[in-house]
Amino acid sequence: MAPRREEHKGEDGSAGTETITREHVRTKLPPRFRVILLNDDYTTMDFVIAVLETIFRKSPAEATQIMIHVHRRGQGVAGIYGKEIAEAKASEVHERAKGAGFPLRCILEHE
Ligand code: TYC
Repeated sequence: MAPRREEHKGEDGSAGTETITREHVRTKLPPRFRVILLNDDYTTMDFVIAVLETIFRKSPAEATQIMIHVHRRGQGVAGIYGKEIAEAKASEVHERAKGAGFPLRCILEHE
């Protein structure tokens, strides 16, 4: 909607300030990021399922479906979060994979 303009003169009639009021304030939501799990030939299926259950809080059935999707198609969405949480989840995946000796990787995609 069209901005409204109000002029506030200074007490002595000088220029003073101007207030611009917007009818439609803001509808922008904070940016969201997809955490995309990538396939590889070495990480075990059980490890990927465990990652999806524990880090991404998926049910055993959902975790299995996502893992199979990534295994067949090359990549898949593990979850969608705000920037900081998405980055923390990706770091957790990489730390946990490194600790277990697997090359499992994930990337973030801006929605
Ligand atoms: N391709 C792996 C295997 O055959 C399984 C796997 C699935 C690895 C998903 C990574 O993100 C992944 N053991």
